[in-house]
Amino acid sequence: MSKRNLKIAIQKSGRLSESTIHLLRKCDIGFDNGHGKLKSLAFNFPLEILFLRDDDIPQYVADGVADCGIVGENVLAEAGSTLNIVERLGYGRCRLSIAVPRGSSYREIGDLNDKRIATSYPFLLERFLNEKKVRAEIHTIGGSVEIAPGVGLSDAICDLVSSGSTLFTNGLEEVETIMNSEAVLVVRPDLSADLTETFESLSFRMKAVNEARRNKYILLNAPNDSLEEIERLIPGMKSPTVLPLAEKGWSSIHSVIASEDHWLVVEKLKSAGAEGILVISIDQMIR
Ligand code: PRT
Ligand code: ZN
Repeated sequence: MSKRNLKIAIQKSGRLSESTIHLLRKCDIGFDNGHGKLKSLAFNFPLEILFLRDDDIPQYVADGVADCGIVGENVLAEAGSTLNIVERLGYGRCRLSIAVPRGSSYREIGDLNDKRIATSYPFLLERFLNEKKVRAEIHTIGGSVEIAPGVGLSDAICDLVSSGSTLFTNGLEEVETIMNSEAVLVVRPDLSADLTETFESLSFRMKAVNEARRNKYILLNAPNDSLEEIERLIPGMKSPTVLPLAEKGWSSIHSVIASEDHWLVVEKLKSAGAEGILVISIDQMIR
């Protein structure tokens, strides 16, 4: 009997779609994601991709309609899902926060007592308020939560925030953060042995792509008397590769550095005497 394809649920269209498709492509998984498709079969990996609404993904995975999925942690938490998070993917970052009209007299969480809070996240909001021993009225609405205070529907809101510009343009300010979120890879707990094998190959690739995104490859030339300082600045995965240049007294150094602060490191390398510095993106990285 031939192996069954692993089914992965991803967001059909929305904030996570583009980055998720990009991630699968970086994993060298080829598929057609033409408009209006509900599913697509990868042509070089035993994977079927299901395009769904994000809110449906936790349930589809829990029910076994899909074997794994990529979804915002906020959606998972609001659904009270117990699915296993295998990998945090580093995109779709946002936070679930409470906001009040700018310039209101809010000072501390107790000020929300007896207030009306509009949200699409009633479960997480209620849990948070209970923890804080605050009693407020929760108004569950489907969307455009940020306009609720302006139209007199509520005194505060609880919604996702990323840049903060939606709050700003609606005259609101963030006062409490309930959770931080990013896209995550989840899997159902009872996969068969052959699907587990396929899932592990897939998550191995995703981890390698993720790790690569957090790092850069760096090459530079340096006079031998500054080698010690440079090796300290770019220790790399084990230790940097140091090769003699044809020009006497000089070496070429190769290493890996964190993307996060690589500009700072490059400046330090330059001050330490490095020349001809090349910083290169990595496709996949396995430690
Ligand atoms: O159609 P479907 O149900 O699949 O999509 P959706 O409309 O429910 O979700 P979508 O595509 O808006 O978001 C998908 C996921 O992206 C969310 O579940 C989060 O995990 C993540 N994400 C990251 C965000 C944001 N950032 C975000 N800023 N989801 C929504 N927002 C909204 C927020 O609700 C608010 O309206 O953007 C606005 C605030 O953004 P800023 O930048 O102005 O602060
Ligand atoms: Zn949704």
